[in-house]
Amino acid sequence: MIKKLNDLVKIAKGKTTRRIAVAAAADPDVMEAIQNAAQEGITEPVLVGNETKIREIAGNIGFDLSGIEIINIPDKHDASVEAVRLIKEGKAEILMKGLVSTGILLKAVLDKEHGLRKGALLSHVALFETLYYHKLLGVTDAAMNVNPDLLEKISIIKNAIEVFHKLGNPNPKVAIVGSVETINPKMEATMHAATISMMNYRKQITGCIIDGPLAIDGAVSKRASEIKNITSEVAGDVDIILAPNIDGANILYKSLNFLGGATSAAVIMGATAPIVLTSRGDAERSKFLSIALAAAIN
Ligand code: COD
Repeated sequence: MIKKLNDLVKIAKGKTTRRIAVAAAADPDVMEAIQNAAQEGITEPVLVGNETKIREIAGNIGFDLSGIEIINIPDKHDASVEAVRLIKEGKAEILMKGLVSTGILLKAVLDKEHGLRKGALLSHVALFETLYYHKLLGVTDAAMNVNPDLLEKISIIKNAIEVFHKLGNPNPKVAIVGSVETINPKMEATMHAATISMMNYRKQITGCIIDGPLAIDGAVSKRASEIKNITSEVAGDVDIILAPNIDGANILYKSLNFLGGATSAAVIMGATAPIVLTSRGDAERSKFLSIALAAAIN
């Protein structure tokens, strides 16, 4: 398993260069990340959006657009549909969100006829590198599924473990976190956690070791789990955190970045191509690393 997010760049560079279709590309941060990825030889961009603005931004950041395909579609919805179409027709292998709302792009992706569904649930997987944890930490789902039910949580776990498998960890440790370590029938997340853990124990879900319910302290700290008398292979050594819902995951995601000094890379899994869906607040480096992640696992 890779140890650092920079290792994603090495893996991505070793692959055939992948074309990335950027929906509504006229966003300075996104274009800077795309410029870096193109310079590193990780991806070849196709920029879909307002060409005048794309060229203006490129001028401002010193991005040489010669040889780069630009498709002039100023309307953000139509640009999203076109970027999705490029993937569907095999003209690009990675989709990236530019200056368009997440909902508009995801609706184009989920369109039954023209979208990128392959029968699986789509979900967001983020990887974090922080000084305060001994390895990369996955967090899911901070951006797509609002309030996943039991079966959706299982699909979300499967998407996250696929990322870890592709990055060299054949058996990642998954913690299903919430507020407590014990099962409380009034807290649905603890019931989900117990059921999914037992399904893993009984080998109904394979390719990972799952434990839950766990609180976040016990999941990431061996000492905290010992103080709480928790016996668990996952506690203190977790690879992937499954949060109870989008709010919990999103708060953890942004806390790690803004309070924990972490760097992150994230991707949407479950579609016919990986989707890079960074948020406006993400650092430029995280946007670049997300492109590297998408290229590395493709
Ligand atoms: N995977 C696969 N299919 C899905 C998924 C999914 N995760 N979500 C919905 N679908 C399918 C449904 O089965 C249905 O067939 C169709 O798509 C429409 O489903 P709706 O009506 O439930 O979904 P929408 O179109 O109203 O919304 C889907 C979104 C992904 C846009 C919605 O879930 C959403 O807004 N998610 C949160 C996005 C967000 O705001 N993130 C913020 C952090 S960046």
